[in-house]
Amino acid sequence: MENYMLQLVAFLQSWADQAGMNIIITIEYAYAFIALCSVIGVSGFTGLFYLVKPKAKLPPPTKIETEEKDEPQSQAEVLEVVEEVKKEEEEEVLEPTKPEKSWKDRLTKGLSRSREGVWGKIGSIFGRGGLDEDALEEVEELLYGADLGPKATSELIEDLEEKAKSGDFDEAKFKSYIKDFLKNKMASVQANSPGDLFQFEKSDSKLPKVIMIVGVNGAGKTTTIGKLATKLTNQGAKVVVGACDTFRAAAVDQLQVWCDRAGATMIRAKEGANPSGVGYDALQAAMNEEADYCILDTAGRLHTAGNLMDELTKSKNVLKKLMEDAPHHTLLVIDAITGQNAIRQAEEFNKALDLTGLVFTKCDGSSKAGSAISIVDALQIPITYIGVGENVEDLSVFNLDEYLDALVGN
Ligand SMILES: Nc1nc2c(ncn2[C@@H]2O[C@H](COP(=O)(O)OP(=O)(O)O)[C@@H](O)[C@H]2O)c(=O)[nH]1
Ligand SMILES: [Mg+2]
Repeated sequence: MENYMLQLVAFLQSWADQAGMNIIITIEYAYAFIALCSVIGVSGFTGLFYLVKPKAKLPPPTKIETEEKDEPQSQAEVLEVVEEVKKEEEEEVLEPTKPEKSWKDRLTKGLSRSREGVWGKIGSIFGRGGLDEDALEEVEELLYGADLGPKATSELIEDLEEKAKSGDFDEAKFKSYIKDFLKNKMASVQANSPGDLFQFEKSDSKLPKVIMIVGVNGAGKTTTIGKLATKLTNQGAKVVVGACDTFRAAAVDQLQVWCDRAGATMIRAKEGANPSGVGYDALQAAMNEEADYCILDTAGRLHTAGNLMDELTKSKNVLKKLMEDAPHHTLLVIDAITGQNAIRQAEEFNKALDLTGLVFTKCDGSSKAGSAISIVDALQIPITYIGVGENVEDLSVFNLDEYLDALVGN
């Protein structure tokens, strides 16, 4: 051991001499050197140990329970499973797009209040046995309640008094009689209704058909435009909608939602902007884009507000600067519940705008759907569309026979 220590002293002395250190290495230096090396060695090993120490073991992943029988074993089985998933996805997507009911069913259901509350009741009076004076009075009351209007009601009652004399006037005969009576009142006017508004056929004309929609607040203008735009774009038509109701930002947003869904372009301006200007810009955009339709939504207004009615006339006339024959259709939207007041409304709007048609909405929520007859009769303006609900499928072209069947019953 001493030998080793002496060798170490000699080694350290030569190392110190080479390094130019002027010291004499004694055996104590050798011990100190060994102690130093030991400290360095121990701490070096300890550090190394912690560095290379394997990480704490994570618990083994919990096995996800899978039913072994569901796991495809072969490639054929894998394909089968993929096909099944595809099929399920397709079924999920296709199912809800089909409307549940036909238009006829919707119309019949929509007019049920009018039919059951008024027209059906009239029929049942006959079932109770003949047309005596009391029965005729009851019929007259019901007809007034149905908002058929005084002129048509008194004509009907006079006619019925004549029929009552013949004795064999039963419920079935009454129904066909009343349908003929109402048809006579409306048929010649309805014949002038443009039937092409829902059927989009691509024409050679590069100019859009312009439709202006007017009416009092809440009548259903914006909703009607939304439904109409959807129906037209679904047939491949290019539609531009002008949001000319600049009074309320919410009204513009409501229209934007419909247009986004329909895939129609909407032209809008800042709240409070000049509505005539928006209409002009919308038509300009429709012409630039070679759109098939340009539909203009307007702010609701009371027919008695002269200045607002003048503004509508101005909005209509400004379109002529771009297209001489625009708008091609000016439609007044009427809420069925308005009843006889609708005649006054329609007269005033007609004076200001030369209406070409009427849209009769909310026939589902009122028992006064019969007022359509008196309005058409009084104004000699056809009903173009009828609305019986808030969905796209709840708007259709007005068909007189269909309407009378749904109103009076078969
Ligand atoms: N039940 C029913 N509600 C409708 C019909 N048309 C519109 N509405 C609703 O009537 C309210 C007013 O419609 P809106 O289009 O905003 O009227 P606008 O002020 O004339 O533009 C909305 O809540 C519509 O959803 C309809 O035919 N039937
Ligand atoms: Mg509106």
